[in-house]
Amino acid sequence: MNMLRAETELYALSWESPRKFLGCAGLVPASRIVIFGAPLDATASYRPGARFGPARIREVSQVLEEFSPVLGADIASANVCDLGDLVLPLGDVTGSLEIIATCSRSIIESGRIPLMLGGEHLVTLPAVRAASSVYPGLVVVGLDAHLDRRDEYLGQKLSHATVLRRVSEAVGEENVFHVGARSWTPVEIHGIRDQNALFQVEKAAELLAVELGDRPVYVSIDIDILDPAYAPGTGAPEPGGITSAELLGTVRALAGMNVVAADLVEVSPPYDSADITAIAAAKIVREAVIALGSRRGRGGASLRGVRVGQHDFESGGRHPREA
Ligand SMILES: [Mn+2]
Repeated sequence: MNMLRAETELYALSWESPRKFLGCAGLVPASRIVIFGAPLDATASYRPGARFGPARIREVSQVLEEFSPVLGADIASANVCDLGDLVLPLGDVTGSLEIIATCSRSIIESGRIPLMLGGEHLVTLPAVRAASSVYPGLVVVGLDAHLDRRDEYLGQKLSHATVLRRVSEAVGEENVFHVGARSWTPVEIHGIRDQNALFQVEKAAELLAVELGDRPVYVSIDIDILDPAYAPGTGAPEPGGITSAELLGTVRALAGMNVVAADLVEVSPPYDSADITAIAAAKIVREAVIALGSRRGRGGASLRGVRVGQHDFESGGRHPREA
């Protein structure tokens, strides 16, 4: 892999790096998972504020323990670092997307897993394109209250409301799976295959594991998949969603697949209440990082002595979800 060039490219980008995400004291060369913020906040049609999402998620992550009782492992075992937020040119959507693409590609080309914190959902598009250029046959799993499949919104092709349509064009309609959607227009739902629309979240991870096997997967989590009771601080809250516990379970299960990149988007702190949404997001990130970091695979972390889900890797056994 082009490790040296990729890291040079990464360090050449402009960063704002205040507090690190919980337990992410590592540096890029030693890390398998790389967290970064993409605070794009350009096309929100209802409530903006997602530019403050990554910083708030980091800030409130300090309330969590570094240890996950469910996964039986600590975030320190996950070989993870946090680069801080990309500095994006305000008002320049395409310029911002190019910077996000460069960052994502640098991380992926070096065999690492980027975990991007949005920002609005449009940030997913350049990150998917970057992953797709390295991993042919990439599958995108979008956890979102909305389908985000408009062809254009208010005359714009690049929008949080069109992002999964653009993603479909990039990786192929059949390779995009929508989990937990409960809001769409007739135009958005038209033509979508039954097997690509997994409205029942509790069955989604199991179905996807069977359907996708070892194919490379990009997981995009729009925090609005949660019911507004659990995530009021988001751009387009949609009643009737799942609980935090249900989302955490789904994320842990998805992490058992061949996830090569992921994001969590649309946390909008100005509309949050008592940091409910940001803390939920931080816990999702913690669980995703620990689950991904505990998994064996390319460029993988050493699992010696790490116990995951009560399974002892000293014995050389496989993760229960890999069995
Ligand atoms: Mn959404």
